Amino acid sequence: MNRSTSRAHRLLTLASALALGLVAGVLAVVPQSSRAADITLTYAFFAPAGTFPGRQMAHWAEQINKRTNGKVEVRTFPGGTLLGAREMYDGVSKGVADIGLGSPSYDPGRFPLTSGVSLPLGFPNSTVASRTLWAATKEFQPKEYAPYKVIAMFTTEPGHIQSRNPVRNAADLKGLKLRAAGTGVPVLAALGAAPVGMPMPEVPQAVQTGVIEGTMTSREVLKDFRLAETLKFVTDYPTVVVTFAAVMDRKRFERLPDDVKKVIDELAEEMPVWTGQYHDQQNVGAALQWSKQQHQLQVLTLADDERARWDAALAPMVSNWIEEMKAKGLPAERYIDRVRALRDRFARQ
Ligand code: 3IO
Repeated sequence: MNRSTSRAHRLLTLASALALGLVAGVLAVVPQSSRAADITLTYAFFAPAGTFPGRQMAHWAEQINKRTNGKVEVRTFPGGTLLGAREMYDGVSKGVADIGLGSPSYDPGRFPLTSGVSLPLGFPNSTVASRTLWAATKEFQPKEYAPYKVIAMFTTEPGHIQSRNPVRNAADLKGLKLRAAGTGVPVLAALGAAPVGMPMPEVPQAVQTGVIEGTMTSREVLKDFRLAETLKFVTDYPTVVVTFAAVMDRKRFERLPDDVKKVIDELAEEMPVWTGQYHDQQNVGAALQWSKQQHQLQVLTLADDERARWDAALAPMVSNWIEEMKAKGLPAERYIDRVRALRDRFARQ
Protein backbone atom coordinates (compact mmCIF):
# COMPACT_ATOMS: atom_id res chain seq x y z
CA MET A 1 0.00 0.00 0.00
CA ASN A 2 1.53 3.40 -0.94
CA ARG A 3 1.17 6.56 1.08
CA SER A 4 -1.80 8.03 -0.87
CA THR A 5 -3.89 4.86 -0.92
CA SER A 6 -3.11 4.47 2.74
CA ARG A 7 -4.42 8.01 3.36
CA ALA A 8 -7.50 7.29 1.25
CA HIS A 9 -8.01 4.13 3.24
CA ARG A 10 -7.76 6.01 6.50
CA LEU A 11 -10.26 8.60 5.27
CA LEU A 12 -12.64 5.88 4.18
CA THR A 13 -12.27 4.22 7.56
CA LEU A 14 -12.97 7.55 9.24
CA ALA A 15 -16.01 8.13 7.02
CA SER A 16 -17.45 4.70 7.73
CA ALA A 17 -16.72 5.10 11.43
CA LEU A 18 -18.61 8.39 11.39
CA ALA A 19 -21.47 6.79 9.47
CA LEU A 20 -21.56 3.90 11.93
CA GLY A 21 -21.41 6.36 14.78
CA LEU A 22 -24.36 8.21 13.32
CA VAL A 23 -26.37 5.00 13.02
CA ALA A 24 -25.38 3.95 16.52
CA GLY A 25 -26.33 7.40 17.77
CA VAL A 26 -29.77 7.16 16.26
CA LEU A 27 -30.19 3.69 17.72
CA ALA A 28 -29.06 4.99 21.10
CA VAL A 29 -31.66 7.74 20.94
CA VAL A 30 -34.35 5.14 20.21
CA PRO A 31 -33.37 2.10 22.28
CA GLN A 32 -35.41 -1.06 22.00
CA SER A 33 -36.97 -0.75 25.44
CA SER A 34 -38.37 2.74 24.95
CA ARG A 35 -39.41 2.30 21.33
CA ALA A 36 -43.17 2.69 21.27
CA ALA A 37 -44.65 -0.80 21.45
CA ASP A 38 -47.43 -1.73 19.03
CA ILE A 39 -49.39 -3.43 21.77
CA THR A 40 -49.61 -2.60 25.46
CA LEU A 41 -51.20 -5.14 27.78
CA THR A 42 -52.16 -4.43 31.38
CA TYR A 43 -51.60 -7.32 33.81
CA ALA A 44 -53.21 -7.34 37.28
CA PHE A 45 -52.31 -9.48 40.31
CA PHE A 46 -53.85 -9.36 43.78
CA ALA A 47 -50.66 -9.80 45.88
CA PRO A 48 -47.27 -8.02 46.04
CA ALA A 49 -44.69 -8.11 43.20
CA GLY A 50 -42.08 -9.82 45.39
CA THR A 51 -44.19 -12.93 46.02
CA PHE A 52 -43.61 -15.93 43.74
CA PRO A 53 -46.75 -15.40 41.62
CA GLY A 54 -45.64 -11.76 41.29
CA ARG A 55 -42.19 -12.84 40.09
CA GLN A 56 -43.90 -15.12 37.59
CA MET A 57 -45.82 -12.10 36.30
CA ALA A 58 -42.61 -10.05 35.91
CA HIS A 59 -40.87 -12.92 34.12
CA TRP A 60 -43.78 -13.32 31.69
CA ALA A 61 -43.86 -9.57 31.02
CA GLU A 62 -40.12 -9.48 30.33
CA GLN A 63 -40.17 -12.56 28.11
CA ILE A 64 -43.07 -11.48 25.92
CA ASN A 65 -41.40 -8.12 25.33
CA LYS A 66 -38.12 -9.80 24.43
CA ARG A 67 -39.60 -12.52 22.23
CA THR A 68 -41.75 -10.06 20.24
CA ASN A 69 -38.74 -7.75 19.79
CA GLY A 70 -40.45 -5.02 21.79
CA LYS A 71 -43.74 -5.21 19.92
CA VAL A 72 -45.64 -6.11 23.10
CA GLU A 73 -45.19 -4.16 26.29
CA VAL A 74 -46.79 -5.20 29.58
CA ARG A 75 -47.77 -2.81 32.36
CA THR A 76 -47.97 -4.81 35.58
CA PHE A 77 -50.26 -3.93 38.50
CA PRO A 78 -49.33 -6.08 41.50
CA GLY A 79 -50.61 -5.70 45.05
CA GLY A 80 -54.27 -5.44 44.06
CA THR A 81 -53.74 -1.92 42.65
CA LEU A 82 -55.96 -2.70 39.66
CA LEU A 83 -57.93 -5.80 40.76
CA GLY A 84 -58.18 -7.65 44.07
CA ALA A 85 -58.41 -11.41 44.65
CA ARG A 86 -62.20 -11.53 44.73
CA GLU A 87 -62.79 -9.45 41.58
CA MET A 88 -59.95 -10.73 39.36
CA TYR A 89 -61.83 -12.90 36.87
CA ASP A 90 -64.88 -10.62 36.55
CA GLY A 91 -62.48 -7.69 36.17
CA VAL A 92 -60.82 -9.33 33.18
CA SER A 93 -64.24 -10.03 31.62
CA LYS A 94 -65.18 -6.38 32.08
CA GLY A 95 -61.91 -5.22 30.51
CA VAL A 96 -60.50 -3.57 33.67
CA ALA A 97 -57.25 -5.43 32.91
CA ASP A 98 -56.15 -7.31 29.80
CA ILE A 99 -54.60 -10.06 31.90
CA GLY A 100 -55.53 -11.10 35.44
CA LEU A 101 -53.64 -13.50 37.69
CA GLY A 102 -56.10 -14.99 40.16
CA SER A 103 -56.47 -18.11 42.23
CA PRO A 104 -59.14 -20.59 41.04
CA SER A 105 -58.80 -22.17 44.49
CA TYR A 106 -60.40 -19.06 46.00
CA ASP A 107 -63.63 -19.79 44.13
CA PRO A 108 -64.15 -23.56 43.73
CA GLY A 109 -67.80 -22.97 42.75
CA ARG A 110 -66.62 -21.05 39.70
CA PHE A 111 -63.73 -23.43 38.92
CA PRO A 112 -65.12 -26.81 40.00
CA LEU A 113 -62.97 -29.19 37.95
CA THR A 114 -59.76 -27.29 38.79
CA SER A 115 -60.52 -27.77 42.49
CA GLY A 116 -59.75 -31.49 41.95
CA VAL A 117 -56.03 -30.63 41.74
CA SER A 118 -56.34 -29.13 45.23
CA LEU A 119 -57.55 -32.35 46.86
CA PRO A 120 -55.19 -34.21 49.21
CA LEU A 121 -53.51 -36.23 46.45
CA GLY A 122 -49.96 -36.23 47.77
CA PHE A 123 -48.20 -33.99 45.26
CA PRO A 124 -44.48 -33.97 46.09
CA ASN A 125 -43.93 -30.29 45.21
CA SER A 126 -45.11 -27.27 43.22
CA THR A 127 -43.34 -28.23 39.98
CA VAL A 128 -45.15 -31.57 39.72
CA ALA A 129 -48.52 -30.08 40.75
CA SER A 130 -48.11 -27.13 38.36
CA ARG A 131 -47.29 -29.37 35.39
CA THR A 132 -50.20 -31.64 36.31
CA LEU A 133 -52.63 -28.70 36.51
CA TRP A 134 -51.58 -27.39 33.11
CA ALA A 135 -51.59 -30.80 31.38
CA ALA A 136 -55.02 -31.72 32.84
CA THR A 137 -56.44 -28.32 31.81
CA LYS A 138 -55.25 -28.80 28.24
CA GLU A 139 -56.67 -32.32 28.10
CA PHE A 140 -60.08 -31.61 29.65
CA GLN A 141 -60.61 -28.02 28.43
CA PRO A 142 -62.88 -27.37 31.44
CA LYS A 143 -65.93 -25.21 30.64
CA GLU A 144 -65.03 -22.99 33.60
CA TYR A 145 -62.36 -21.33 31.40
CA ALA A 146 -64.64 -20.88 28.36
CA PRO A 147 -64.69 -17.04 28.54
CA TYR A 148 -60.89 -16.97 28.86
CA LYS A 149 -57.59 -17.75 27.24
CA VAL A 150 -55.38 -19.26 29.95
CA ILE A 151 -51.87 -17.86 29.53
CA ALA A 152 -50.16 -19.32 32.62
CA MET A 153 -50.95 -21.91 35.27
CA PHE A 154 -49.10 -23.04 38.37
CA THR A 155 -49.66 -24.01 42.00
CA THR A 156 -48.11 -23.53 45.42
CA GLU A 157 -46.24 -26.37 47.07
CA PRO A 158 -48.59 -28.46 49.28
CA GLY A 159 -49.68 -26.26 52.20
CA HIS A 160 -48.49 -26.63 55.79
CA ILE A 161 -50.05 -25.45 59.03
CA GLN A 162 -48.16 -22.36 60.23
CA SER A 163 -49.27 -21.29 63.68
CA ARG A 164 -48.69 -19.02 66.66
CA ASN A 165 -48.73 -22.00 69.03
CA PRO A 166 -47.40 -25.52 68.33
CA VAL A 167 -49.70 -27.97 66.51
CA ARG A 168 -48.48 -31.51 67.14
CA ASN A 169 -51.75 -33.45 67.30
CA ALA A 170 -55.52 -33.35 66.90
CA ALA A 171 -55.95 -31.92 70.42
CA ASP A 172 -53.74 -28.90 69.55
CA LEU A 173 -55.81 -28.42 66.42
CA LYS A 174 -59.27 -28.78 67.93
CA GLY A 175 -61.31 -25.59 67.37
CA LEU A 176 -58.20 -23.66 66.33
CA LYS A 177 -59.00 -20.68 64.09
CA LEU A 178 -56.79 -21.25 61.09
CA ARG A 179 -57.10 -19.60 57.73
CA ALA A 180 -57.02 -21.46 54.42
CA ALA A 181 -58.16 -21.08 50.83
CA GLY A 182 -60.48 -23.29 48.78
CA THR A 183 -60.12 -26.98 49.55
CA GLY A 184 -57.85 -26.06 52.47
CA VAL A 185 -61.05 -25.14 54.33
CA PRO A 186 -62.57 -28.68 54.27
CA VAL A 187 -59.09 -30.12 54.96
CA LEU A 188 -58.82 -28.13 58.19
CA ALA A 189 -62.45 -28.94 59.08
CA ALA A 190 -61.77 -32.68 58.63
CA LEU A 191 -58.78 -32.36 60.99
CA GLY A 192 -60.99 -30.73 63.65
CA ALA A 193 -59.84 -27.10 63.32
CA ALA A 194 -62.13 -24.07 62.88
CA PRO A 195 -61.19 -22.91 59.37
CA VAL A 196 -61.65 -19.39 58.09
CA GLY A 197 -61.48 -18.68 54.36
CA MET A 198 -59.79 -15.45 53.24
CA PRO A 199 -57.42 -14.30 50.48
CA MET A 200 -53.70 -14.30 51.25
CA PRO A 201 -53.21 -10.48 51.35
CA GLU A 202 -55.64 -10.26 54.30
CA VAL A 203 -53.70 -12.81 56.38
CA PRO A 204 -51.00 -10.61 58.00
CA GLN A 205 -53.54 -8.26 59.55
CA ALA A 206 -55.82 -11.12 60.61
CA VAL A 207 -52.84 -12.70 62.40
CA GLN A 208 -51.89 -9.37 64.02
CA THR A 209 -55.39 -8.72 65.32
CA GLY A 210 -55.83 -12.28 66.55
CA VAL A 211 -58.73 -13.06 64.22
CA ILE A 212 -56.77 -16.19 63.27
CA GLU A 213 -54.16 -18.28 65.08
CA GLY A 214 -52.34 -19.23 61.91
CA THR A 215 -52.72 -20.23 58.29
CA MET A 216 -52.33 -23.24 56.07
CA THR A 217 -50.55 -22.59 52.79
CA SER A 218 -47.11 -22.78 51.18
CA ARG A 219 -44.28 -21.94 53.57
CA GLU A 220 -42.63 -19.04 51.69
CA VAL A 221 -45.34 -16.75 53.12
CA LEU A 222 -43.41 -16.87 56.42
CA LYS A 223 -40.87 -14.54 54.79
CA ASP A 224 -42.70 -12.98 51.85
CA PHE A 225 -45.51 -11.75 54.13
CA ARG A 226 -43.26 -11.64 57.24
CA LEU A 227 -45.59 -14.04 59.05
CA ALA A 228 -42.67 -15.68 60.91
CA GLU A 229 -42.61 -12.58 63.13
CA THR A 230 -45.76 -14.01 64.75
CA LEU A 231 -46.17 -17.57 63.46
CA LYS A 232 -43.26 -19.48 64.98
CA PHE A 233 -44.36 -23.05 64.27
CA VAL A 234 -44.74 -25.15 61.12
CA THR A 235 -46.25 -28.62 61.30
CA ASP A 236 -44.42 -30.93 58.93
CA TYR A 237 -47.56 -32.31 57.29
CA PRO A 238 -47.99 -31.37 53.61
CA THR A 239 -51.66 -31.03 52.62
CA VAL A 240 -53.16 -29.39 49.51
CA VAL A 241 -51.92 -27.03 46.79
CA VAL A 242 -53.48 -23.69 45.86
CA THR A 243 -53.96 -23.15 42.11
CA PHE A 244 -53.25 -20.02 40.06
CA ALA A 245 -54.40 -19.15 36.54
CA ALA A 246 -53.50 -16.02 34.58
CA VAL A 247 -56.14 -15.34 31.95
CA MET A 248 -57.07 -12.97 29.14
CA ASP A 249 -60.55 -12.40 27.84
CA ARG A 250 -60.80 -14.88 24.94
CA LYS A 251 -62.04 -12.33 22.40
CA ARG A 252 -59.29 -9.89 23.38
CA PHE A 253 -56.75 -12.67 22.83
CA GLU A 254 -58.22 -13.60 19.45
CA ARG A 255 -57.71 -10.03 18.20
CA LEU A 256 -53.93 -10.22 18.81
CA PRO A 257 -51.64 -10.80 15.80
CA ASP A 258 -50.69 -14.43 15.10
CA ASP A 259 -47.00 -13.98 15.96
CA VAL A 260 -47.92 -12.59 19.39
CA LYS A 261 -50.42 -15.42 20.01
CA LYS A 262 -47.66 -17.89 19.18
CA VAL A 263 -45.32 -16.39 21.80
CA ILE A 264 -48.13 -16.45 24.39
CA ASP A 265 -48.74 -20.15 23.69
CA GLU A 266 -45.02 -20.86 23.92
CA LEU A 267 -44.78 -19.10 27.29
CA ALA A 268 -47.87 -20.91 28.60
CA GLU A 269 -45.95 -24.18 28.19
CA GLU A 270 -42.98 -22.83 30.15
CA MET A 271 -44.64 -21.03 33.06
CA PRO A 272 -45.66 -24.07 35.16
CA VAL A 273 -42.06 -25.33 35.25
CA TRP A 274 -40.45 -21.90 35.58
CA THR A 275 -42.70 -20.92 38.49
CA GLY A 276 -42.69 -24.35 40.15
CA GLN A 277 -38.90 -24.54 40.08
CA TYR A 278 -38.45 -21.01 41.43
CA HIS A 279 -40.91 -21.72 44.25
CA ASP A 280 -39.53 -25.21 45.08
CA GLN A 281 -35.81 -24.56 44.64
CA GLN A 282 -35.31 -21.01 45.93
CA ASN A 283 -38.37 -19.32 47.37
CA VAL A 284 -39.56 -21.80 50.05
CA GLY A 285 -36.05 -22.81 51.16
CA ALA A 286 -34.90 -19.20 51.57
CA ALA A 287 -38.03 -18.40 53.58
CA LEU A 288 -37.54 -21.35 55.96
CA GLN A 289 -33.88 -20.45 56.49
CA TRP A 290 -34.71 -16.79 57.18
CA SER A 291 -37.56 -17.74 59.52
CA LYS A 292 -35.33 -20.11 61.51
CA GLN A 293 -32.42 -17.69 61.71
CA GLN A 294 -34.31 -14.44 62.29
CA HIS A 295 -37.41 -15.65 64.10
CA GLN A 296 -36.58 -19.00 65.71
CA LEU A 297 -39.12 -20.86 63.59
CA GLN A 298 -39.61 -24.46 64.76
CA VAL A 299 -40.63 -27.32 62.49
CA LEU A 300 -42.78 -29.89 64.30
CA THR A 301 -42.94 -33.52 63.21
CA LEU A 302 -46.07 -35.61 63.66
CA ALA A 303 -45.80 -38.98 65.40
CA ASP A 304 -46.42 -41.87 62.98
CA ASP A 305 -49.76 -42.87 64.51
CA GLU A 306 -50.92 -39.24 64.53
CA ARG A 307 -49.94 -38.86 60.87
CA ALA A 308 -51.91 -42.02 60.02
CA ARG A 309 -55.01 -40.60 61.77
CA TRP A 310 -54.71 -37.33 59.85
CA ASP A 311 -54.34 -39.22 56.56
CA ALA A 312 -57.45 -41.28 57.42
CA ALA A 313 -59.43 -38.13 58.23
CA LEU A 314 -58.62 -36.67 54.80
CA ALA A 315 -59.08 -39.86 52.76
CA PRO A 316 -62.87 -39.44 52.16
CA MET A 317 -62.36 -36.00 50.60
CA VAL A 318 -61.54 -37.40 47.17
CA SER A 319 -64.56 -39.72 46.91
CA ASN A 320 -66.83 -36.99 48.34
CA TRP A 321 -65.51 -34.57 45.72
CA ILE A 322 -66.11 -37.10 42.93
CA GLU A 323 -69.75 -37.58 44.04
CA GLU A 324 -70.31 -33.83 44.30
CA MET A 325 -68.85 -33.12 40.84
CA LYS A 326 -70.61 -36.05 39.21
CA ALA A 327 -73.89 -34.56 40.43
CA LYS A 328 -72.93 -31.41 38.47
CA GLY A 329 -72.39 -33.53 35.36
CA LEU A 330 -68.60 -33.14 35.40
CA PRO A 331 -66.19 -35.96 34.38
CA ALA A 332 -64.89 -36.12 37.95
CA GLU A 333 -63.65 -39.71 38.06
CA ARG A 334 -61.76 -39.46 34.76
CA TYR A 335 -60.28 -36.14 35.84
CA ILE A 336 -58.93 -37.52 39.13
CA ASP A 337 -57.58 -40.64 37.41
CA ARG A 338 -55.70 -38.47 34.91
CA VAL A 339 -54.47 -36.07 37.59
CA ARG A 340 -53.03 -39.02 39.53
CA ALA A 341 -51.39 -40.47 36.39
CA LEU A 342 -49.90 -37.09 35.41
CA ARG A 343 -48.67 -36.57 38.98
CA ASP A 344 -46.82 -39.89 38.86
CA ARG A 345 -45.40 -39.22 35.39
CA PHE A 346 -44.10 -35.75 36.28
CA ALA A 347 -42.79 -36.98 39.65
CA ARG A 348 -40.56 -39.47 37.79
CA GLN A 349 -39.12 -36.83 35.43
C1 3IO B 1 -50.23 -17.02 47.71
C2 3IO B 1 -51.07 -16.08 47.13
C3 3IO B 1 -50.53 -14.86 46.79
C4 3IO B 1 -49.21 -14.57 46.98
C5 3IO B 1 -48.37 -15.50 47.56
C6 3IO B 1 -48.90 -16.73 47.90
N1 3IO B 1 -48.31 -17.80 48.46
C7 3IO B 1 -49.21 -18.77 48.62
C8 3IO B 1 -50.40 -18.34 48.18
C9 3IO B 1 -51.53 -19.20 48.19
C10 3IO B 1 -52.75 -18.61 48.51
O1 3IO B 1 -53.25 -17.83 47.77
C11 3IO B 1 -53.43 -18.97 49.69
O2 3IO B 1 -54.37 -18.24 49.94
O3 3IO B 1 -53.07 -19.89 50.37
